[in-house]
Amino acid sequence: AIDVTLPGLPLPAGGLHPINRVFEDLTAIYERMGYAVIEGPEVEDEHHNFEALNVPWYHPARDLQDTFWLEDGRLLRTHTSPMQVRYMVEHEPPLKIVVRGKVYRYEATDATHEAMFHQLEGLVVGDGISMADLKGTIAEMARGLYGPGAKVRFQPSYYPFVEPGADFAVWWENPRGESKWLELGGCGMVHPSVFKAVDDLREAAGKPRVYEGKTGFAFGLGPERIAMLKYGIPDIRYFYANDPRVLGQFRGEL
Ligand code: TYR
Repeated sequence: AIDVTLPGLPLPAGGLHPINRVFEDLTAIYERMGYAVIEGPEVEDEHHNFEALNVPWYHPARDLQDTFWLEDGRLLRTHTSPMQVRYMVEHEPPLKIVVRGKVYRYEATDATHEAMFHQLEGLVVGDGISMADLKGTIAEMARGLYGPGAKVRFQPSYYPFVEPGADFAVWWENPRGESKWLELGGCGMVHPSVFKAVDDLREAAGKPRVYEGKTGFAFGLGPERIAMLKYGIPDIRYFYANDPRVLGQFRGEL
């Protein structure tokens, strides 16, 4: 006979992938600051991935991001920045968004490079948005990740879709006494050419031009770098090899 009152057998629990855990931490920080969290298509067209972001076909910056092309002429997005354009075409300012998702680069893999990885992209547009707002936002994110004493560093850099542009790093310390500058990502003030490209797309879709004269900042960063340090994962390829000996260590960490 079956005793239906016996307790059932426990089933093994799954867990969030470490990259999703980092995304959850990051998006919680930005939601507290009032940002909307969105996603977007991984298959993109040249116009959104490059042209509208002020990267014309002859621009040397195209070589920095080696692209997977599809047979129909579309591509796998090389960054989450095309979602800046897509979101602005659909929404009027003021706006505050973060975009989470996968990106693809055609390059040889090693311990710190994968052909597929993730980005978190931020975009804020309004009136009188300044570089000080950008710095304060990145600093707030760093405090959310690493506590009230977190330090951030900005260095001038170049991205065609911002001017001025910068790279940012966070001072990272762990209980084992290790510490270093963690190069996290790029950022800057949205380039007027991007606003113009957005208004051109809006006009073509029968929408009013509302972006020229606005100001805004944007940033992009890689959660893999945060997760590798946080969990002591030495090789980026461990994230996507689906080896249960690695991912099983995150079991039950829902
Ligand atoms: N898209 C850039 C990259 O993939 C990162 C970035 C994003 C830089 C937004 C600046 C910026 O405003 O490398």
